[in-house]
Amino acid sequence: MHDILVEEEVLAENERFARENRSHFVEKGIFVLNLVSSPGAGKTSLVERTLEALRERVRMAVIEGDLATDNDSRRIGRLGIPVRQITTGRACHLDAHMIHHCLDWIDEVAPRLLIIENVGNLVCPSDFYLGEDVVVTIISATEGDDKPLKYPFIFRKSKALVINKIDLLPYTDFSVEAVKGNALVVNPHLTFFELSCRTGEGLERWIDWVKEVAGL
Ligand SMILES: Nc1nc2c(ncn2[C@@H]2O[C@H](COP(=O)(O)OP(=O)(O)OP(=O)(O)O)[C@@H](O)[C@H]2O)c(=O)[nH]1
Ligand SMILES: [Mg+2]
Repeated sequence: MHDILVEEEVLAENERFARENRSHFVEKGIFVLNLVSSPGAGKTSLVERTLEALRERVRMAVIEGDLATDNDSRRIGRLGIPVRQITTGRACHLDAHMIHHCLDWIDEVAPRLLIIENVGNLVCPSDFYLGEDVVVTIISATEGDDKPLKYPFIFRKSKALVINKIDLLPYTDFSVEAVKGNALVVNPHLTFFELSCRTGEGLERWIDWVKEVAGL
């Protein structure tokens, strides 16, 4: 009983900060994309490809969440895009308070599009609204096509599902049709993208969609 109350308080506190973040983003005209996946599905790779495609068109910034290391923010920094690393220690997700701490920095760099790469995890991020416009989940061709059924909550919160590493499909038993069918069981409104951050196949449709939803 005590545990449940503490959890409710944590989530209520998160919701309060998320609402403040949301108002801030709306006021400043910033579109915010919260990118979620299991470890290694290709979040940073997709961020890199997205930045490369849109950097001439729009000001962007990135927040990187990881338990440890600044590896990902160094990858983004190499592209010359403003980036902030949040190192969470033992926390398996970003929360709205952490993003709230970045608001002054976000104002300084004044992006039109802010991409938040969440900590690699399909479970915990689903409970923590950050004030974003959209959640996008990535699943890669090596993870098994049953994952939307086993980890339904994040798929339910997502506007789009990116199926990455399609260059590896010939070497796996992953079925794109099966993963789409399973994902639609938990969220019939999902938009799908099949792509490879390695070969670039399918990236154009993804970039067009980002431009469309973000009004860029
Ligand atoms: N073959 C193939 N490999 C890919 C593709 N996209 C990413 N990778 C590789 O997958 C590995 C993990 O990619 P990342 O982009 O670091 O994945 P991530 O989701 O950001 O990882 P974490 O932040 O640690 O959770 C790297 O070795 C990438 O080069 C792809 O489309 N095809
Ligand atoms: Mg990463």
